[in-house]
Amino acid sequence: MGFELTEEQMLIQKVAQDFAIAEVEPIASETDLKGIYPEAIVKRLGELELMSIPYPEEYGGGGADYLSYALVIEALARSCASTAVIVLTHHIMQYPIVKYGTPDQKTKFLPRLTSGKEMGGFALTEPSAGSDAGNMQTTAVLDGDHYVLNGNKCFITNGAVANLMVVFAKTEQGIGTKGVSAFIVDKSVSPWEVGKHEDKMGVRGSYTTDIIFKNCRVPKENLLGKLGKGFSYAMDALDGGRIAVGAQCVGILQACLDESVAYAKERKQFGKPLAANQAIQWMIADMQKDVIAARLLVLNAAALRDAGKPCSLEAASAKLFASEAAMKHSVKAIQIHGGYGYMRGMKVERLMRDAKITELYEGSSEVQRMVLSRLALQ
Ligand code: COS
Repeated sequence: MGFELTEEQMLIQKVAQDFAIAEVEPIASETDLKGIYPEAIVKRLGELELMSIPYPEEYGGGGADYLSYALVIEALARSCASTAVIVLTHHIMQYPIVKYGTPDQKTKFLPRLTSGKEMGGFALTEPSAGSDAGNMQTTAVLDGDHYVLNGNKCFITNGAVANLMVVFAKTEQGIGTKGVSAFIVDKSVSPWEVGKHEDKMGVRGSYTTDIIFKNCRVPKENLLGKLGKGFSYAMDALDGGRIAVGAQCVGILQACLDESVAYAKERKQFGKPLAANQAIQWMIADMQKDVIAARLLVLNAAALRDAGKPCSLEAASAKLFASEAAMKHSVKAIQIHGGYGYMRGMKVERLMRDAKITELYEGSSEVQRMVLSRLALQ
């Protein structure tokens, strides 16, 4: 399957690429080294209408497609994987509201998110419910006109900056994933506590925190979709999230290739550029092949999503392949840079640390293999 981009897709891609080169790249190293959330960049992304790319224009969204969204995430991640994960988390969080929300919920919450003026988070993971997401302990109990939420979520991207959160909690015990429901929680009405701030190996510009709900009273009209369908909504959202993380990996892979090619041409040893050595040429050849393969897998999954077709298999394939390729080739990119590549502040060193998380979040490589093998064997 080939991908001939439409004029609109090329235009959106160019806006993102130009912005990434001009404004994201110059501060990406400092964002990582100091672990600073790139607030000004996020604000600019809102102004450029890149904080809600595939969602309806009537609620302030970009009205574009998933494929354009994947191209934007790739462009951002090529410069800064932290910025990419901040943006993609904001998108995953909006998805269940767009798909399962009532008209009132959409009108009330989406414009706040689509403008990028307020940030969103997706609260699924808990200390004892990571890969086994259905084992969550957070509860939501109906009390009059409110659900009362109690529990701890962990590893929540945007946790320290989000005002709106889609939260998954058990509304009925003893029936497994069928007892999970989803809620839109507005911090200004139903405050939560921000707990431990993680000091991470990579994607250090995105803030990752615990989120604690202590008798958090959420108006019952903020129940998202049907009672007991929350787990299914989370899985549906994660299919899209896996495409976006795959796109983030393509950006990391492309950056590994960019850095490796530039350095191999410039650096001379034994009287000739590194690029004149077949050992280096083959590493670059393998990188180039996997950039193309990963990008096609991501765009294929995105195109299926746009066509409204099931894409769990393709999303898991794209995420699994792209994340493992990003990890493998970021190590090779350091190898090409020799000792210099190992030094703090070098882009390839950051790319390796950023690549590692892509094999873990949005479902680890093992979870992707569970999804793929279950679908293949059913
Ligand atoms: N879309 C919609 N619904 C889905 C779905 C999808 N892609 N995948 C599963 N479901 C539904 C199933 O149909 C089932 O619904 P019913 O009970 O109505 O039949 C329900 O979800 C439970 O599915 P399943 O039995 O497969 O759930 P498991 O507990 O076995 O979990 C895995 C499956 C491991 C794949 C899931 O827990 C998972 O993805 N874990 C990783 C979580 C993750 O990625 N976390 C990242 C952090 S959040 S940013």
